[in-house]
Amino acid sequence: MMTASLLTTSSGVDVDASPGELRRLLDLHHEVIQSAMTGDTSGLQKARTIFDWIQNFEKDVLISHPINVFKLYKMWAESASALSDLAREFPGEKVQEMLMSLPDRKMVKEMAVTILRLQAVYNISISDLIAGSVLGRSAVKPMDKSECFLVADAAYECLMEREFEDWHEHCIEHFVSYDLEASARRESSSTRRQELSRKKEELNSSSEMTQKLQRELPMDIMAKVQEMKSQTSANDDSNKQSEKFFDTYRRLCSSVEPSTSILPPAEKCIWHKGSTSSDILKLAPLKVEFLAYDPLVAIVHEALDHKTARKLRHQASLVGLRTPLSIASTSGRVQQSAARTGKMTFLPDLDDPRLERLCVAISGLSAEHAEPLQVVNYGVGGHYEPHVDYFSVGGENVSKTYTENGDRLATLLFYLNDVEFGGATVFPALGLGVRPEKGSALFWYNLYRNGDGDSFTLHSGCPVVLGQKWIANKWFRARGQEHSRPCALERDS
Ligand SMILES: O=C(O)CCC(=O)C(=O)O
Repeated sequence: MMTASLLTTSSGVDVDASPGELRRLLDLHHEVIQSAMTGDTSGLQKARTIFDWIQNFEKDVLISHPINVFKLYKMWAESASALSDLAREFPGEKVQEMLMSLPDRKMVKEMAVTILRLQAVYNISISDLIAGSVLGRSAVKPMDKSECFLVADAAYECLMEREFEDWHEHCIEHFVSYDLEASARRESSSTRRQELSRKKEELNSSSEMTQKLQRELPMDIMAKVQEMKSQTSANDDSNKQSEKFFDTYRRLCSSVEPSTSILPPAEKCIWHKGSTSSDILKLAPLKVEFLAYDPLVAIVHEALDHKTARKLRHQASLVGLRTPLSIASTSGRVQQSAARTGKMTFLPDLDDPRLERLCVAISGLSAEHAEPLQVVNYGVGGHYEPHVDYFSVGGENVSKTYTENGDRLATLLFYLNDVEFGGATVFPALGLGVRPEKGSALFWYNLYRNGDGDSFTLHSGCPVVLGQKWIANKWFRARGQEHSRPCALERDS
């Protein structure tokens, strides 16, 4: 059974690279400084130092670049104890809220891991990252020595042997000018590398620990793929296959084409006016580009007007975006999803009959038992690892209330903004990918005709490199689709 995202409430205040929360924290910092103009406590001094730094840059510039976010997190986390003096000197809600929202050291480490992930998926050189250059866009400042060694340490903690060694060596070359310090650091690096190898061997020999590691490792895409492949084809468990799969994933994520498909261009595009009396399509036929026929995957260009896209982003922010939870495939427990970094919310009260009609017109399916629209916002590094949307109704770990309308027959995914770089939706098993484009919609069937899940629909939201990404998902359930997509006894009949 695969993981399925659920709507639940998150407890406490949590901040990740979520653009909304980062922005809120920047605003709060500003407000606190404005309201506490006088005073000379160490907390206020520190807050002013950070504020002076922040003020030099546009907020959007800060939150849309991974190295900037890393710097910000580190600065806040390291100043946490000095900043906590503020609460004593200037007791008030804003100060409290700001202190509660400050990133901690764990989040700094997670951001370092994000940098490692971007490096791996998009093949960015360590020298570029240290220089603050990410795919041609510069950070407000290059990395400094401690930031560099923090990334090396994150690689060590994630047992990424080669990355640890490479980062460590680059950090020494860039930042260490004294021979004595360089040789001491190299010696320590070599000892730690040996420790790393030993740890990895120990973990490999314990299947329970390996599972734990796979859940926690940031680079567990390959493990995930391996797990999924072993469920779909019994003999296909070689590392080589997984590596090939990961190569495809990287190629698709990095593509600068609007879409990558194996279909010849001439066969791909149609104007869709609908087969029934759908007035909406007669007035404005859909620009459909097919990417695959088995399973059917298609993009509808310019499906959503920009005003509606903005409205959905706004509504979701008002309702409040939360960290998604998922059902663990191994234990069946509801847990914070490590596979998806991004904030989401459902919009059950969205009253937009035009949008509803558009969803029905695009899919040709009944929306009577569809899920409410789900809006997701990813910040820099935000991604969703390879997964499928169906959850196999009847699977023992899936709650009945969640599945009473049948499985997720089809997915309709709207892109609500343009992403500066990254964030493509890719289907590695089909060799296809789509770059987010504001207003376009991606549609695919998740199930075969007989209701079985189609594992070729394995798909992923690639990490966002620069900027942020907003999407809205509409999941059509199998119930009530007897006329629009009749089922059959065989998978493909
Ligand atoms: O972010 C994306 O492009 C994919 C999102 C997705 O797969 C999902 O929400 O289930």
